[in-house]
Amino acid sequence: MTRGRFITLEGIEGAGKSTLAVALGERLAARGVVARATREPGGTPLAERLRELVLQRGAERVSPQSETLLMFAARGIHLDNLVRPALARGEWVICDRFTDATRAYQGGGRGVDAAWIEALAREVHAGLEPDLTLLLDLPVEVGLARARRRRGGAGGTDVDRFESEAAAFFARVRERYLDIARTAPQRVCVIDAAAPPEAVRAAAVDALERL
Ligand code: Z5A
Repeated sequence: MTRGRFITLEGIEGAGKSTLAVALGERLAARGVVARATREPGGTPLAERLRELVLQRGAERVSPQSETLLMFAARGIHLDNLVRPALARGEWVICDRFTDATRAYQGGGRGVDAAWIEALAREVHAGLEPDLTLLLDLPVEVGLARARRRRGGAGGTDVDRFESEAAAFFARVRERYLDIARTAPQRVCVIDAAAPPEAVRAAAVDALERL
């Protein structure tokens, strides 16, 4: 059986990944392709519990290194129990965030050593890289404004550990994402996510057709 395709969606907060995941799922279904939509951190019951732990703002400090390890722990569980079995069955997997998010958020945003992140990536998913990564790129202020609107306000106590970060943090994350795209142009397709949803969808479908 032919292995399914592994597609990842990346971008800063409010880039439109969830919106696009739904549209791509519908598009693939129309072509008769079985596609599983999933997300990181999370995607399986146990990995979703780790997601809660790592996103919640609590009283205890979580160092950037511990945050990185939690991301990879959730990733290992997700890969073993959902992603690899689905790909082996010939299904396509559309994953909202993957290791590029660790490179961008923990590496670019928090300053975690890039070589250490690559070593963990090799341990956790040697031999498995996305076939295509759609990087939804947009100015930080546009992404944050969208996310604020979606939450229905300017912030508050219900924002998670990432949503509470300042614009400078997301600027570093965005820059690292663009660096990744420059070094892996054959895998990463950069899409202008400030464009209207229909244009974003069209660009993504275009990239998908090339698979
Ligand atoms: N994280 C990490 O640090 N390290 C890792 O290794 C991993 C993750 C895997 C949770 O991710 C956090 O985990 C994330 C990084 C960290 N934190 N941050 N930031 P998440 O993906 O679950 O959370 P998110 O990035 O905050 O997702 P989001 O805010 O839901 O963004 P989105 O999915 O990209 O956007 P959306 O929900 O599709 O759209 C947002 C709003 O904009 C919504 O109202 C839409 O209707 C609207 N929208 C969407 N597209 C458009 C266009 N084209 N025009 C106008 N409006 C639009």
